[in-house]
Parts: sequence; C-alpha cells; structure tokens
Amino acid sequence: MQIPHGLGRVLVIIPTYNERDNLEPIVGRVRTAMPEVDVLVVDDASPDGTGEVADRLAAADEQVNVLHRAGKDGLGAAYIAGFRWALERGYDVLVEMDADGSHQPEELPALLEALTEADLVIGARWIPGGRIVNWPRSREAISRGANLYTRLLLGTPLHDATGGYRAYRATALEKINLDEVDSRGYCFQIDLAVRVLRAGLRVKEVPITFIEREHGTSKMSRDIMAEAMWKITRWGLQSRLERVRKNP
Ligand SMILES: Nc1nc2c(ncn2[C@@H]2O[C@H](COP(=O)(O)OP(=O)(O)O)[C@@H](O)[C@H]2O)c(=O)[nH]1
Ligand SMILES: [Mg+2]
Repeated sequence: MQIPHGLGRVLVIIPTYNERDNLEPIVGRVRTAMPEVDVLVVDDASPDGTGEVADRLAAADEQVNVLHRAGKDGLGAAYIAGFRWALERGYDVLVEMDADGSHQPEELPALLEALTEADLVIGARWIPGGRIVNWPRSREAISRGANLYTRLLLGTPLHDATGGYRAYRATALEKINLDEVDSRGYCFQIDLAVRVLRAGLRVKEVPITFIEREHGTSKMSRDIMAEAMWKITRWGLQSRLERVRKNP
C-alpha cells in the first residue's frame, strides 16, 4: 500500500524495552504493509538484547534506524527523543506503534488515509468497529475507566485518549511545545492529544483491532497508573480554575 498523496515522508517510531522476540516480526510487517515508510526503533538499553536485534535489522535495511538511549526512562521520554530525531530529519508524518504486536501494521494505511483530513489520528479501541483481542477484563476496565475519567475531567471529545497507535503530522508536533511535556507513562498519550486539541488542530479517531502481546511482558505499572490519575485530575482542575478566572 502506498502513502496517501500529499502526506510526504512517513516514519514509524517503535519504542522498545525488552522486546527481543517481538521486534523483528513487527518491523518486517511494517516494511511489508507499507514499503515506502521508514522505521525508527527507540531502545532504552534493554537488558534482553533488543538493541542488538535492532542494530542487526538496521544494518540489513537502510529504511530501518535505531536510536539507543542510556536506560529505561519511560515511554513518553522515548517518544519525544524519537520525535526530535524525526523532525530534525524532515519527516512529515510521525507514527507511534508498540513493538509487541498489539498495533497492526496492516491497519496503518487506514490511519494515514484519515490523516489526509486531520493533524492527529488515533487508532481507537472504544469506538464502533474497534476491537480488542485477548485483553483481560481487568485491563479493559482500567482503559475504559481512564478514558471516561479523561472525557469527564478534561472535557475532550475523545474515546481513546490513551491509545498508543497514532499518526501525527510533523506540523502538529511543531505547534505544541514538546519541551513542556514531562509525562512519562501512558498519560503521555493523553497529554499530547489534549495539547493538539487545545492548539485548535483536528484530531480524528479510527477504529483498530488491538491484540494483546504473546511474547514478553507489559510495562504497565502501579506508578504509571498513579501518574495518569494524578495528572488528569490536576489538568482538569487547572482548566476549570482558568475558566472561572476568565468568567467569574
Ligand atoms: N524505549 C522504551 N520503550 C518502552 C518503555 N516502556 C514501555 N515501552 C515500550 O512501549 C510499548 C508499549 O508498552 P507495553 O509494555 O506493551 O504496554 P501495554 O501494552 O500498555 O501493556 C512496547 O513496545 C514497550 O516495549 C520505556 O521506558 N522505554
Ligand atoms: Mg502492549
């Protein structure tokens, strides 16, 4: 499948921490699904040797690149480093994709098609047509709850603000100030979606099929959830306060 006309150069950014068995299949699927698209793996010095797998893939394919970072520093920090790498090199579209097979590279054309009329496209689970496969009830409840809480507190129209399969136009990321973003875990996704909305840009959700990983383990943790709860609450209260100050 070709990149939709007018979008320009596309880079898929794949953050990895201990994804040794997942990386080669996912990179291969991206390259097959959309051969024109380049790949950047952002590895945080995974102890299981994922970084070496990435180096091997990059050596064999000039469209595959690797950014090695010193140590585990969270998903948000890894993506921001990847975004900077891409913006410096003139990419027009930056895609976020997990390494673990949860996000289907074969659905990338649908995300990019939607981006022709948006600045950010989120692959959404919790809209009609969206599906999840093999997710425990507990994870579904957490994700649905986090999204409901986000809608209520932040007043966003999004159904999957935590979704991590997305495509940004470079111009959208240039418009928001990445230096200000300090969210580390999943609330990084909410943080960026809200910034794009507040900048007056267009955000679209398209349905995806999310498939839980078969290899390796999730990096979801109590700390990551706590950060998200605390930040959403703080942002919600702050924006309410600002509104009260403007219209007492
Ligand atoms: N570079 C980097 N990647 C990370 C970090 N934490 C998670 N990831 C990657 O982010 C993606 C999503 O993480 P995952 O553990 O699958 O989260 P889950 O799908 O919500 O359970 C995977 O590709 C992980 O390897 C991190 O601290 N640094
Ligand atoms: Mg996962």
